[in-house]
Amino acid sequence: MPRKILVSNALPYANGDIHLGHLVGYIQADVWVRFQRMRGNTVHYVCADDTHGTPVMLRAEKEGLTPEALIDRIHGEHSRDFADFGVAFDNYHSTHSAENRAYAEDFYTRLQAAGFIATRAIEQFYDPVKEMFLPDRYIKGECPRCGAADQYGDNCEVCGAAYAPTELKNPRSAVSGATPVLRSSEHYFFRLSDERSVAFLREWTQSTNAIGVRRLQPEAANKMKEWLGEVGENKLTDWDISRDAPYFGFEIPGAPGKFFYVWLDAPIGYLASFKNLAARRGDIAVEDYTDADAASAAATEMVHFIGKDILYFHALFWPAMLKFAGYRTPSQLCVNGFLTVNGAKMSKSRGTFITARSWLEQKLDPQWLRYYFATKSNGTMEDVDLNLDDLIAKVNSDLIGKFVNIASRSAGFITRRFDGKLGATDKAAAAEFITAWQQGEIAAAFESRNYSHALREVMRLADIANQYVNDHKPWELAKEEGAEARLHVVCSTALTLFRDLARYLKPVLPALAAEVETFLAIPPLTWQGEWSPLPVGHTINAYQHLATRVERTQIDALLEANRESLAPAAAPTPSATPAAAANPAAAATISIDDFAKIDLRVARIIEAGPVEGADKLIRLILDVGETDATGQPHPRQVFAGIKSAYAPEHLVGRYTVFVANLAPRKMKFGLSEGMILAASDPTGKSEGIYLLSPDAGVVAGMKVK
Ligand code: B3M
Ligand code: ZN
Repeated sequence: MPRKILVSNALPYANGDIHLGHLVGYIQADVWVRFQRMRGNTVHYVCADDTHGTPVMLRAEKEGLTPEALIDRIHGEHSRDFADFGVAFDNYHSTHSAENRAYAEDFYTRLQAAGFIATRAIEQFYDPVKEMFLPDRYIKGECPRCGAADQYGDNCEVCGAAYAPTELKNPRSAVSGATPVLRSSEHYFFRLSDERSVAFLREWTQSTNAIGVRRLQPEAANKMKEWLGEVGENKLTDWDISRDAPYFGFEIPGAPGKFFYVWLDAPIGYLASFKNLAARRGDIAVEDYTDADAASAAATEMVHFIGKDILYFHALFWPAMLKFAGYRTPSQLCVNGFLTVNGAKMSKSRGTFITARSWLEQKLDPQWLRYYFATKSNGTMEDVDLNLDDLIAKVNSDLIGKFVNIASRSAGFITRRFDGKLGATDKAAAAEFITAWQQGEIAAAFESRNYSHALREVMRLADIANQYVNDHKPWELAKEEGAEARLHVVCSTALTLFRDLARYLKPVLPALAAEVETFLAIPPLTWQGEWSPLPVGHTINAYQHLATRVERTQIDALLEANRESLAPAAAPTPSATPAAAANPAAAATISIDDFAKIDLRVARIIEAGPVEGADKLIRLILDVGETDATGQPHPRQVFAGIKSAYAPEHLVGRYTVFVANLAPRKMKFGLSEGMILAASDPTGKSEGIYLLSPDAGVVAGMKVK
């Protein structure tokens, strides 16, 4: 029976651009939707902008817009970005919509009736200037554990400590700068800790859906065991689902001045977008997909594609909300990992925080990225690394060198020598392709979103096709007396194999597949039924250029376009001014507050090496105690003018003092992300340069005051 599937992607916040990090999960979902449709299944693919909450409200204020005007502009930008990357939603809606308000109120009313809504007073930081309660990320202060300045209200980026905002030292509002005051207010909670909810989630998170597929990937299901704790242990806490005015969102029925927290109505946005689609289409029975009764739930599927950072919301809050409000629960959560670029977190200073729009503005084919991300996607929550050199190599070798090459070496003979009419396909030569089609290994890999395995198998087949062309050399047959018939079979066989490969690539490269369908003059390729060759006597169109190589220069231009405009920091040098040179004490007097602006840290040198073309410099990689969002160490690169005094190999492992908040500087041999401190005599009377080294026992990242 054909399947009926409602598919969604996470709803991007309406206060920022779509960047390549977003696109990993969106491309994975779009590939799966296209594959399901080729298999003859009905899919409704929906998404929306996530529009409520403090960030959107404050950004609108900053831009002098109403929130509605801001989200309207962002909705257009996001819709265009996804469409231009071939992410073809049937509907891209908004959580700030009548459908979403109606659903949110319905959920709330039903949860309230089922006894899952509680209220209690809580104390929160309130900004007396802005007259608003402050979310954790809008409170800054000194870390209660390590004293690091300018840390967020929920966790410290220097030592990693997690804490409540009330534990911050010298807290201040990041919105107005004022000192926040503690104020009590009544909040509404979803009772996630209710034993009905815990019992349901303990079973649901480990269950399989109506078609026998696990709802959660193994690593996600294991995470749930951790979060739910052992039976009898109740680790879930009730979820605060209300925020006080002023707040951009939906007011809670019967609670004037109280609004649904953005995450309450965000996942409901999936249903709102679907309902809006159904109203436009007129041929979709929404209740078949959303009602809890087993029959329709078994006959339809609801599949969410999300990033691993929002697993908690989607594997605990959302299923419990659905279950106890009487809706069907998700059939599957397809969770993707984070994107790294060249092995590191996306970074504005390295130019790797790449927006979707800039990729398109640089005239880079979005299908290159679709293909590359697919080759790196294996259906797990593992991070995906975008290595730009690897992308160039993979696209040029797989798509141009292997796939397109088959058609470009055979199509011309069919057009010129046989008036575009195909001959017979040599089935012996197609044997591996026929077996692959019948075994369905590639289809199974697409079904389980293990696109990297699928595409490896597709490229294995492409190698076989190219070997066939290499063995039979149509360009020589074309010159050989009496070889017409063989030439006709060889080229026709090659094009049948090429057609198979285009079919397999179609979910990933829809635009390229459409061009192939036009070139071969065949109906849209589907993924069903028996294998058959391109028919004898079928007339193809003239071969058109199908794909272009990626050039390194294009990638470099992309990085340059995304590199944050690096402040041209005038790094202070020992003899910065004659006065300073003559008398170091002559440097201008500064206040303690000025000095406090310099963030000095202990750094450990983990790498040291020469700098091509700069014989005074040594390139150092420093551990300064920083980690990225995934907890991986985040080292810094600096170029130190100490080569006259130190051999690089003698520096590795040493500790020194590092200026951590110097604006990054783009130098011709790389990005300088700070400075280490060394002593020297600006008057030149004493020779040498002396690295500042703290006493033994220090730890990288410690503060120097
Ligand atoms: N907007 C966070 C994000 O953009 C949040 C997702 C909502 S999905 C219902 O990843
Ligand atoms: Zn800290």
